Amino acid sequence: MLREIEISRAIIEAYTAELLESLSLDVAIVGAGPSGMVAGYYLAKNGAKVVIFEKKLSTGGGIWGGAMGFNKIVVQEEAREILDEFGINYRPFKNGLYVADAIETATTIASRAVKTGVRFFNMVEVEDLVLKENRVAGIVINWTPVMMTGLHVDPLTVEARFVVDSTGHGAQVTQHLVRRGLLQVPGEGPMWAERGEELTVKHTKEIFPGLYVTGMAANAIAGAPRMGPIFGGMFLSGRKAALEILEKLR
Ligand code: 48F
Repeated sequence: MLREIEISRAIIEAYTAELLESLSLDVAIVGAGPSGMVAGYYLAKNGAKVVIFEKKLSTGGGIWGGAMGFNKIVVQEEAREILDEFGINYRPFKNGLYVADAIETATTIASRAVKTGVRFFNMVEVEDLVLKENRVAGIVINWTPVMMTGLHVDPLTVEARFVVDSTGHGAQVTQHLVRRGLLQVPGEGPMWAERGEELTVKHTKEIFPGLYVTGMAANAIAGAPRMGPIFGGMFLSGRKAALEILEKLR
């Protein structure tokens, strides 16, 4: 006999077991866009205990829509090896540019990340940081619908040796330090693809003790340009953050 409550029990037991295991992490990544997922993949591949918290239902951030809904993305030569690492197909365009399918990219990175050991919690919004003795020590989480409806419900907390702000253009996690006067974020600059791509990698770093920043959030923090639907910088930024954090975890 198929009992409905056994289905419920299976889900509740599996989910809560994973949530309990995730209360203390090496790395909590906020945002399942390209930079956050690539960072998670390289961290997990090298043995770190890493979880990605994503406020939306779906992982993939800005990958899905390509450019204006034309669901293709562009990657430059420097980042081609990351497409190869994930096994994503691409075709050469010209001048060292390659075109990949947005749907294949979003699904493949997420799938490879999960299979490599990254745990994802979707529909969970990071609403604040834990800050102790001038170091970021974890994140404060709540259900996205709670945040959307503004219900007065207290959050839960996860501790992490490093937190990564991979929340994209708004640098949402870092904003919690900005509103306390601990950091300043000028916001991203207008479009300049080449410069934006360079700077997103350059500004991928630990911007506050315990807090790394990747992808468009790195550009927002540095006042660096946006770059549109070219994704090499996002991938390289994620990998750079992962490799630096791995060094510090040793
Ligand atoms: O914006 P997003 O894709 O971040 P990214 O890795 O990549 C940027 C590119 O997609 C694109 C670009 C091209 O090169 O410029 O825009 O920098 O993904 C950010 C993810 O973070 C989630 C958000 O829903 C999205 O999936 N997010 C944002 N704020 C929070 C969050 C939050 N407070 N808690 C949890 N998730």
